[in-house]
Amino acid sequence: MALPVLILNGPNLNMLGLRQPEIYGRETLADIEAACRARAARHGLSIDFRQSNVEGELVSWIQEARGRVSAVIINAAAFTHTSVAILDALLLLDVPVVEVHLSNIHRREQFRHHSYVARAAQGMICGFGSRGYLMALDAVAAMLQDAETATSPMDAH
Ligand code: CA2
Repeated sequence: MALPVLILNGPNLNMLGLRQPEIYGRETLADIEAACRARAARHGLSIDFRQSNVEGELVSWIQEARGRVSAVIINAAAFTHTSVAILDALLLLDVPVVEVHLSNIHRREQFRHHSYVARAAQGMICGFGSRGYLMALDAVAAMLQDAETATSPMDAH
């Protein structure tokens, strides 16, 4: 089996489902984790799903992921808009990075329009609620499949 996909969640996402359902939906982060696990399994992938309110902890997890994960999906939450440290850590990875946001950050306040994470990501999915995490897993599975096809020996027939 491929190395796990690391799914990182930033500050306050542990509060999902408890407040502001009109913006972030009614699902809890545990619900999203369960849905991601099921979707990953359909692709023959496993996940390592984590949340932290601490910037340095997220940086350490990204550093530790080097050589141990097949891809990273990240919703850095508010750190998206502030953290050069998370960007620098992501830039050290040599696996696909997909950025996810529950809300459409471009329809919201100006300060949410800029993402540091985006500079390290293959792409960003935003505005589709928790479904965005599943879309990110589908994208990761497709990218890993493409990479495998490109490196496997040509069929002799
Ligand atoms: O839309 C997203 O996924 C965000 O990353 C969520 C962040 C926000 O700072 C970003 O601009 C966009 C905020 C996460 C806070 O989550 C809460 C969950 C429940 C209640 C209150 C906040």
